[in-house]
Amino acid sequence: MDGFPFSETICAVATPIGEAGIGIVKISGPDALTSLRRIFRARTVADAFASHRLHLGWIVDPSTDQRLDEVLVSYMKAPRSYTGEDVVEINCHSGYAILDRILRLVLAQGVRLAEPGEFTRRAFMNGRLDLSQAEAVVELIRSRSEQELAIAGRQLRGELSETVHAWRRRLLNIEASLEAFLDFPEELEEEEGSSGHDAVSQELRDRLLPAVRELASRYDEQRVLREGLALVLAGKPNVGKSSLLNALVGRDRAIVTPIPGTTRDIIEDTFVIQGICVRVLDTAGVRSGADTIESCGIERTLRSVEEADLVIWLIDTSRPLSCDDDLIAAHVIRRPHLVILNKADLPQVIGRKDVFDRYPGVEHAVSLSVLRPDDIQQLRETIRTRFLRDAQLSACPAFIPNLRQKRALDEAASALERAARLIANGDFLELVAAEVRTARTALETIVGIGAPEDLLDEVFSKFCIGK
Ligand SMILES: Nc1nc2c(ncn2[C@@H]2O[C@H](COP(=O)(O)OP(=O)(O)O)[C@@H](O)[C@H]2O)c(=O)[nH]1
Ligand SMILES: [Mg+2]
Repeated sequence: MDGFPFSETICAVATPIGEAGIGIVKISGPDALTSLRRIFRARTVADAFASHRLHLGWIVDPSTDQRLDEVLVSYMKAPRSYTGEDVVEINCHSGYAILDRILRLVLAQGVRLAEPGEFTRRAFMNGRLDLSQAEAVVELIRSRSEQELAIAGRQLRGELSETVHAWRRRLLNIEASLEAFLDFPEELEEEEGSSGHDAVSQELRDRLLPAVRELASRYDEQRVLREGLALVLAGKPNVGKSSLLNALVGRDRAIVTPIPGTTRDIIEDTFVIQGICVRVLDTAGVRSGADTIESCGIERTLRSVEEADLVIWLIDTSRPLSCDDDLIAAHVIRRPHLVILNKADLPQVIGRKDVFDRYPGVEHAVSLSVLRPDDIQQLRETIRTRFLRDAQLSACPAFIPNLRQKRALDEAASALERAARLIANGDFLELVAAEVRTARTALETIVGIGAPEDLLDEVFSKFCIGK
């Protein structure tokens, strides 16, 4: 990446490659307008490149004068653009060849291809967005549910940034007070006794620390809203796991056969319950005596059971329970789970009582047939009421940090805790000041103040090219 402010002009296709009504080629940097001038012939000459206007015309290959596509272009003069640099957007028709041709034409003007996330990274470097807002851009793009969208929107608007900046200002004030105590210890003793210390101590222990901790704790409590609920379907082969996956997501995602051991790997898909994304994992059925490939699948199944927010354990009620069920039970019962007594439409060999007697750890079991749509609807309702807490379903939940932000909050909270303890013990103020600074620096990484290059690389690596 070139130096800041950036001397290189970058470009990329900002829309998915493929046939569509419109595709966009985006250019950002000092030569954006010069490049456009060489390859664009406007329909009307007057004000052909006025900023923040749309202009109709043709993209032309200057070496042959060949007209390639009729387009709408916009030029957004720095600093009033997404990146804060001169930005040009060419709205052309979308097709593999046309987008490729226009992109190559732009590249031929001495512009280089953008790296993933480079437009947003420039916006960050130019102060158009802070780091948490840049993350919100990716989260907005990736949102699969209403709730995820709402959180990303709030983060993009700067809700988290404001909170963090307010805390940062208070910590800077505390650092200034501590400096003053260090510089003029006599005055402090004569005039105020230890009340100055008390005020700092109270601010740290009673106000900042609980607030930071509370925000961090929301990650654990409400993570489901941000990341979705991870639901794992477990059970012996042939109990109906793949059928249930297909029924929940509403399409034929997994192969369903009467042959046991068909699903050997983990198949994943998503569906939405009341605005919350549910990630369902269909797994290899657990049974002893499986071949090598199937055994690998079974191992993965048991691992995914450990990581699930909710395990649905399916039991085929048209067959007797077996030692394979015992093996599954041992893993499932320790996790939040729901037992499904499937194939209720067939002659029943076992019932609820058999299951509860054999596995006293089972908390909740429902009897149904995966083949009946009404039963699936009822099951969705059960998942909703039992496993998505009220707070998670409220229309306007509290803001929830992402994992990176949560780790920074935890780090800040630990430092604040140490600072409060040191000051209470009457330890050296230099040590207190150092902890307060550590807390402030941790908070600053959330918004990207003084963020090291590798942190930025990590955040922006999640972006796609053209964003
Ligand atoms: N009668 C009946 N058959 C079912 C039910 N659920 C699944 N099956 C059948 O059981 C067989 C195994 O289903 P599948 O979903 O592949 O099971 P998996 O091995 O657990 O993934 C298939 O032939 C399904 O059509 C059910 O509720 N009733
Ligand atoms: Mg299967």
